[in-house]
Amino acid sequence: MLKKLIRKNDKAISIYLNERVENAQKEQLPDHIAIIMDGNGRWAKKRALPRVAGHHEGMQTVRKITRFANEVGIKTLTLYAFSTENWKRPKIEVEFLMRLPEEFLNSYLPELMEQNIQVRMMGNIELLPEHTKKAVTKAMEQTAENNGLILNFALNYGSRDEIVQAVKKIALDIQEGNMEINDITENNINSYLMTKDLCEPDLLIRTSGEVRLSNFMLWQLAYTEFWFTDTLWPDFDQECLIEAIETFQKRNRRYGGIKEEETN
Ligand code: V07
Repeated sequence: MLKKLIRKNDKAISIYLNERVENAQKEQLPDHIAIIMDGNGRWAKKRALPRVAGHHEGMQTVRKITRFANEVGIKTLTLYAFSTENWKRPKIEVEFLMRLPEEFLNSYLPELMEQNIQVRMMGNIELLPEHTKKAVTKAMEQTAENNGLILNFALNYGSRDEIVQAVKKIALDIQEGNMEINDITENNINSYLMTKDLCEPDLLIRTSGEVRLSNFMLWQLAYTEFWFTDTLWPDFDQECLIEAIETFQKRNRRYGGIKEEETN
C-alpha cells in the first residue's frame, strides 16, 4: 500500500515537472547556463562522510542535470568543476578530484553519445595530470561531431588567468605585427578568450548559499542574470533547474524583451 502511494506521488511530481518544462519551452529559454557547483563538502559533512564522498555525489548530479538540460533544450551548459585555486586543497582531495573526469567519462561517455552531447573544456589543460588530460581529450574528440547540448567543463579554470593569457596573446600579435592597438575591441578580446566559440551565459547559477563569483567568467558574465540557491550541489535536481529557468523568464518578461543596459 505504501509503495503504491509513493509511486503515485512520484508520478504526480514528474507530471508536474513535465508541465513546467513544456511551459518554459513556450518562452525564450536561456541558451547558455553556467553553474558554480558548490556545497559538495558541506553535503558530506552533514552526513559525517569524507569530503570526497560529496564530490562523488556531485558527479552524479552533473549527469542528471546534463541530461535534463539537454532535454529542456538548453544549448550550452558550462560547469565549474575545478578552479585554479583548487590546487591549494589537500593533496589527497586534489588527486581524488582529478580522477573524477575519467570516472565520469568511463561511465557516461556512451550515454553522452546517445544524447548527442558535445563535451568541451575550458581552462589550462596542460597542467592537468596526464590521465585526466587523456580522458578529457578523448571525450572531446569522440563527441566533436555531436550537435546537441554543448557540455563545457571549466577545469583548472580561473577567469583572471584567462584574461592574462588573452592579454599576452594580444601583445604578442601586436609585437609580431599581426595586429594594431586600434584593432583591440570588445569583440576582438572575446576571440582571445577560452569561450571564443560560445555565446555568453544568459543565466548563472551558484548553489549552496554562497553569493560570490570566485574568479568565474568575469568578462563573460557582464550581462548575465544571476540565480542563487541554498540547495547544496548534490541535492540540486531537475526542479531546481526549472525554477532557475522560470525565474530567468520572469525577469525577461519584466524587461519586456528589452535589456536594461539597452534602454540606457
Ligand atoms: C567534479 C563533481 C561535481 C561537483 C564539483 C566538484 C567535483 C564531473 C567532472 C568532469 C570534468 C571533465 C569531464 C568530465 C567530467 C568533474 C572534477 C570534479 C575535477 F570531461 N564532475 N567533476 N571534474 N566534481
